[in-house]
Amino acid sequence: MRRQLARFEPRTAPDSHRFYLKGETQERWFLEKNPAGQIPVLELSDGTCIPESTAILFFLAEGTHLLPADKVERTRVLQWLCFEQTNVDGVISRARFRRKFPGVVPTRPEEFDAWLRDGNRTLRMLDDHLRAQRFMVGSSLSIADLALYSYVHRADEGGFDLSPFGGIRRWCDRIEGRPRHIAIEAVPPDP
Ligand SMILES: N[C@@H](CCC(=O)N[C@@H](CS)C(=O)NCC(=O)O)C(=O)O
Repeated sequence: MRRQLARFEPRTAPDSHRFYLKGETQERWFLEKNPAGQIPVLELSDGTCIPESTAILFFLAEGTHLLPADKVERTRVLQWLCFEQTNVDGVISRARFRRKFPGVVPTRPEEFDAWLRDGNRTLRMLDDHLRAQRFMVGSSLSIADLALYSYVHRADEGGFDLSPFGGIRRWCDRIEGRPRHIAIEAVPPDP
């Protein structure tokens, strides 16, 4: 899902980068790229592998407007990237995955209860924040927005109701209204 986001601003993903998003993550060749056996992994032309979506976004955004130069703003971006990994990844994203692909991993109903409770708390916090400002950090788009948008805008597929969260919905509209926005379904061809 993050591939489309990294390419949201195409200049951040030069053609010399190669993305691994599909494949058998437990096979030896893949585990050599990421011992955690997870996608995404970004492999550079010299063979350097960067797993973890947050690290990939950080790498691609370096030197662009998606990562502010100001020390405090940059730290705020990092703060929201950490927030995403703690409160969205493994909560909203997991609820979505388990509902969308119920045959892959058996899930007990109480697991959904916990994800819905924790995920709704996350959505409330984000909504409060986004009612007060246009983007996650300052007044312009950053990788904090990209990281959070990816699963939040599809939270309904995890059983969440986004209708009470006007701040989040308007923020999604702002992101989707940008001229270079690539919808999640419109997977661009590999470079
Ligand atoms: N914290 C990691 C999470 C990555 C993750 O959960 N990847 C999932 C797909 S979205 C995966 O590879 N699952 C396969 C597996 O765990 O075997 C990130 O943000 O990149």
